[in-house]
Order: sequence, then structure tokens, then C-alpha cells
Amino acid sequence: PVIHSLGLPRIGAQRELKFALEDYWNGASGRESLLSVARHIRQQNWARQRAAGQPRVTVNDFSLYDQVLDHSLLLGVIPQRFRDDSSDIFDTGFRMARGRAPSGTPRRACEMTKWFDTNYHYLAPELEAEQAFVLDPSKLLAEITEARDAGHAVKPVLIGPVTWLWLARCAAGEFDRLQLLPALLDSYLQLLELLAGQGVDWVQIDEPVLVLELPRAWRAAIEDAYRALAASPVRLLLTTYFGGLGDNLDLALSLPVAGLHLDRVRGGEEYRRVLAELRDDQVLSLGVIDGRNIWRADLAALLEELQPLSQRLGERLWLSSSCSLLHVPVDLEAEDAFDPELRSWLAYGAQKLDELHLLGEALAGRDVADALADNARALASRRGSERVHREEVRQRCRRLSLVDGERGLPYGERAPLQRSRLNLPLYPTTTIGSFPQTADIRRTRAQFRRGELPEADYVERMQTEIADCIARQEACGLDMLVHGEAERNDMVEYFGEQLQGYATSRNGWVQSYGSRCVKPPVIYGDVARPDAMTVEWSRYAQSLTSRPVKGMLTGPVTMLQWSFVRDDLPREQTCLQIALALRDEVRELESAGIAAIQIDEPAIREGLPLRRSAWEPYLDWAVYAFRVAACGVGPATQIHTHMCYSQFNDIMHAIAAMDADVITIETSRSNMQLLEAFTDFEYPNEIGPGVYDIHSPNVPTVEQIVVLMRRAAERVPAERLWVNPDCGLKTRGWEEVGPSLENLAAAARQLRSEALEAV
Ligand code: THG
Ligand code: ZN
Repeated sequence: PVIHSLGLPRIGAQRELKFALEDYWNGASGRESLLSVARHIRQQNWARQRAAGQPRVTVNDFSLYDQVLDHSLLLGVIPQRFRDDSSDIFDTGFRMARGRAPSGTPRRACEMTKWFDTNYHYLAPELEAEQAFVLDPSKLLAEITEARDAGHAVKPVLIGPVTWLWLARCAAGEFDRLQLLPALLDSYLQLLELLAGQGVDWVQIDEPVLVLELPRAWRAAIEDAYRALAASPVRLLLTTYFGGLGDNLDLALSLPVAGLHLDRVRGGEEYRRVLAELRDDQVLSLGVIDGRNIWRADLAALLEELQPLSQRLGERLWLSSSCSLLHVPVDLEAEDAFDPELRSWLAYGAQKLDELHLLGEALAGRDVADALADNARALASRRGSERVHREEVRQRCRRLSLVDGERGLPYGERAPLQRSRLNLPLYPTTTIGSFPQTADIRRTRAQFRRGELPEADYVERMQTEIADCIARQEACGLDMLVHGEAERNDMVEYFGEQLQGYATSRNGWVQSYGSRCVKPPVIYGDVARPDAMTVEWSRYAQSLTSRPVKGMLTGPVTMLQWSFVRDDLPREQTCLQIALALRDEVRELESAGIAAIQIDEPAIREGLPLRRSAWEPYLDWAVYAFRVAACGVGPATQIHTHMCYSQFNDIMHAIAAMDADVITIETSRSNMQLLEAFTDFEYPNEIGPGVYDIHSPNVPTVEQIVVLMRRAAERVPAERLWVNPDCGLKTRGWEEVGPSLENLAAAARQLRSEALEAV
């Protein structure tokens, strides 16, 4: 078989690209040093692919910020507001991504949103109804030349026309984006001809939309597109991932393309049908190594499956990861956080290339017995490990019943109990949980982590931060306070560090967007909570004030969604285990006198399966898991939840079914439009529509907040409204947060007196 890559991580093993980008953006270094770091990462990636037995290296998977943005630039699709600017074209992409760059005028950035069901964010292309496409292949061609100069044969990767169009937004009024397809295809044809002229034989063309349930017009677009591109002289590897093709399989098989890539990990045995119908001159590429997770593959099982295929197809069988390796960390060699046993179970990006290499060697009849034995040993160790299986956790899950997801009293009866306990005014004010993470806070945490600060000193420093945070909130006049989360790094990692069955890496970075990365913790075993996680911090904060302090937890679905999950247990089972651990934490907070507890679920929507037909079963278990976490408390304890970055309309029934007493949501940028989902649905419980856009450095005025809240009060009875920011404040500075929260509290006071005058 032929081994190839769909794409490699591009942040560098030590996040070199992140630091180079940020240095460039803040003027600490020049363009040349950024470009040199980028070149180095590409060269390393290509060398790795060659060392792993790949005849062609993948080119154009690299990006300084985002591959979808690069593709828009390749097609000359630059929104008008970035065109009337004579500044450097090099910075145009950064300005589109960030709203600003070292040169040029600041503008509203392009919209950023999730790449399919991953935690990676891309920049949405913005299209005009009369959009023209003007090829600018300079980046692509330069990278091809660079790879060739280093002695590599290349396989460029492009985002397919239908996927790119599917992901695009209409810049002004809505129009049918498919009307742009013919012009777009002209550009693709031109581009492919250009590549053929460069001697490129294969192009990987990514169409992950083929795993979605596509409207008929979009299926037709696929057909039109690939009929048109068949005129091109290069061979196209039509590449699909993140799922099986389902109803689109026949369509894909009917297309005049030279090869088809299928996600064997998520698509299951679907490829067997492809095998039956593959034309004699077509290549089948199978994504057999999981590009979305960090477990070592079962090579023996794969070999058994692949042997007959390899014999039958020979060089027409290609092997790769299921999807780009963008979604896994770079190299386990650069990781030192795990004990030898756990480590032996894992494969990061570089190790996945090794696994593919090994498969190729074994199928070519070479002796790789030692490596296979090593793989088998690791798998056996994982299967038999006592750390994976905890009978008491399994038993507790089995014993769960519907009543464990019930509050006992309905919201209508809980609300008065909570109101009298919490003694809150009309339009109560609160925040989402985190407060500015100052350089000092980060330094203190880092010192403690490195063992340079004794625990007692660390606790004292954090308590000082909490006291400061409480004092500032009281001074602003907020009603429900938070402790500020100075002790936390990432909202998922923090809990992953404290739960059994979870491991956190030291260098397992994965790109989230641009220069920003996350370190998803690894769930390797049954999840349990050995000790209280947040109780002492919350208890301390509550001891400092007579106002209620809200406890702050990350919900089970978000914990699951932003972690690397087990491949030996259904996701919903793991989710329930996390829910039970959180349930204990929630109850212990309640016992410690915490009267309101927030359980964040920002990822509940992105957890939706890509196929709509699978939504309801997912929502059923996701909502139940949240309720299991939340429902162990008495009716007078108020449960909050928080969601952001989401369109809520199509899952409102599930959000309501979570039955949180209060939900805070991001609304300020949409001018309360997001609130409409809640009013159309007649959301029955309390809502805090965000009135302070925390993604912007601007301080909202009292008047602006009052106007937004009046608009909210037209839609939701005032008795059920809260006043709060859009999201946590950890990325902002105190100089903005202080005045903003003062204004927020002042706006609430004004709204209260207006309400009094009205009666
Ligand atoms: N945590 C996790 N996943 C997430 C978010 C999160 N996915 C969605 C959204 N939030 C992504 N947003 C961000 C925002 C900021 C950063 C990462 C993702 C960020 N990262 C630091 C960096 O790259 O420098 C590193 C973080 C750290 O030091 O721990 O700033 O909140 N899991
Ligand atoms: Zn948020």
C-alpha cells in the first residue's frame, strides 16, 4: 500500500508557531523570524512523513492561522472592509482573523466557528452575491517549491469547493451561495491546471461535507463540481472524514475522481461496499489510524483486516489517518507527564505516522515482528489494567434511575424558596465565574506547579486573590458573587487534574484557533472523584461576604467533549460517570453552605452528532447527565448553567429539559437576537442574557446595558431576568472589568427603580 498523510499539526512540538505569531503581532519580532519558524515546522513535518515511508509529502496543510482562511485568500475572497486598506497584503489574513495586525486599520474580524464536531475553530468565508474569484496561489506554490527544493515529491491538499462554499457566510443579505458554484469551479480548474503545469500528479481535495445529511441541492452541487473538475489533468483524491458517508456513498462512488478517502474509524465497514464498486483505475484510501484521539491502534487487528485488501489492491490501497492529525498533539517524545504504563498506551501525531509506517512495512512483507509485539503488549496492558476498571463506579452507574435526574419540585415551586433564601432584588446581577488572570496569578500557579512554592503559601496567595475579587465585586454592588477562579488554568483541565480515570498532559497541546491551544485531558479509565475539588475555595469565598457566592463547576458534557475520550466505553457511559462525580461535588458545595451552583455546559451544542438523525439520542443522554450532576440538591439551592458560542434555536427543547433554575447566555453581540430562541420557545426558567461583550475591550455604558435589558424585558418577564456579562472575564484586564461591572450594577439599579415607578 501507499502511506500518506491528510495533514499534520502545525503548531510545532513546543508551540513554536504560537510564540512566533504572538511575537510578530505585538511587534517583538519581524516577519522574517515568523516565516523562518514556519519554514522550520514545515520542513520537520515533511522530513517526518518521508522517514515514515511516505513517498509524497502533504503540502498546504500548514497555515499561519487557519487553513479555511488561507483558502479564501487563495481564491481572492477578501471582504470589502479589508480591501480599502493599502497596508501590506501579508497582514490582510491576520486582520481578517483578528480584526487587527501590525499594519493597517482595525476592522471587525471575520466570524470564527467550530470545524465540524471538533474543538478547532475556522474563519468563515464571507461571500457577496456577486462574488468574484481571483486566484492568488502564491502561498501554495511557494510551499510546493519549498518541499521540492528539500527533495520531496508532493501531494498538495485543497479544501473542496462544496465544503468551502458550505462553510461560507453571506456578507450582506442572504442569497443562495450555490449560485457562485460555476464561477468557483472555474477557479478550481484554473488552479488544478496550474498545479498540473508544476508537475503535480495527485491533489487531495477535502470534502468532509459528504459525511453530513446534505440538502438535495448540495448533493447535486457535489455531482456538478466533480463532473466539472474531471476535466482537470491532475488526479483527485476525494477526501472525506469525521464519519461515514451513509446516503452519500453512492454519490461519492459515482464521481469521476481518481481516488476516494474514507474514515475507517468513524465510518466503520462502509468501505466494503466501496471495494465492490471501485473502478479498476481508482485508489481507495482508508483512514485506519484515529486522527481524533490519542490511543495506540490495534495493529494486529488492522493487519488482519488489511491483508486481503492489500493483496487485492496493491498500490491502489492507500493508508492514512482517519482525518488530519491537526486534532492530536504533535509528539509523545515531547511529553513527560505520564507514567510509563499510561504512556505506553498512547500515540500522538508523530507516533501515528510510525503506526502507519509499520502497517505499510508489515503489509509489504517486511519483518516488523518486534514492533508488533510491542504494540500487542501495550494493548494487553491497557485491556487488563486495574486503573481502567472501577467496579464501584460501574455499579453506581447501573443503579442510576430516572429519579436521580429529578429535582423533586418543579421550577415554579423551587423559585420562591430560592428567592427567600437568596434574598435577591429584581434584576439580580452576577458574573459567569472567572475574573482577570493577572500575570501575577499565572506566575504563582506556575511556581506552585514546579514545586517552587509550598502549598500553604500557594493557598494563602490564592486566598488573597479571592478576597480581593470578593471585595471588588462588593464595591461594584453585584448581588451574586463568585470566587474568581484564580486557582484554575483551563476549565476542563482543572477538573481533569483532580478526577480519577483522568490524566492531564504537560505538552499535549492542540490548536484551538490561531495561536491559541488547549491541552485536552485524557480519560483513560472509569471516572471517580477521590476528594472535593472546589469546596474549600468556595467556602472561603463565602466566609468573606454576606452576599451569596456561586459555586462554579464544568458540566459533564463539556468535560467529555473537551477531553480525549476512551475508545473502550461508550461516550454516554463516561459522561454519566463524570456526572456522578460532579453530583457529589454539587452536594458537598450545598452542605458547605453554597446556595447557588453553576454547572457550565458551553459544549453541549457542539457535541451534537454531525447527522441530525442522531441528535435526539445524544441530547437525551447529555441532558440526563447534566440533570444527574445537578439534581442531588434540595429545592432551595439554585442551579445555574452557562452557554456560549452557540446558536440555540434548534436545541431549545433540550436546554429547557436541563431544568437549570438560571441560564446565562451570550447575547450582547447579537443585540439580544439570541434571546429570541428562548422567547419563541417560552423558556420557563430564569435567564441572564449577556449584556457585556467580553470579547471586546470596550466598556459598556449604563445606557447601553439598560437598553439591552429593556429589550430583554419585552420578551421575558422581569422577575425571571438576570443581568450579567456574556462569558467569563479571565481574558480581560481589571482596568476594563471594574468599570464595566460598575456600569452593569448601576444599570440594574436603574432598571429596578424604573420597574418600581411602573407599579
Ligand atoms: N477550554 C477548552 N476548550 C475550549 C475552550 C476552553 N474550546 C472552545 C473555546 N474555549 C476555545 N477558546 C480558547 C480560548 C483561549 C485559549 C484556548 C482556547 C487560550 N489558550 C492558551 C494559549 O494558547 O496560550 C493556553 C491555555 C493555558 O495556559 O492553559 O488562551 O476554554 N478546553
Ligand atoms: Zn462562556
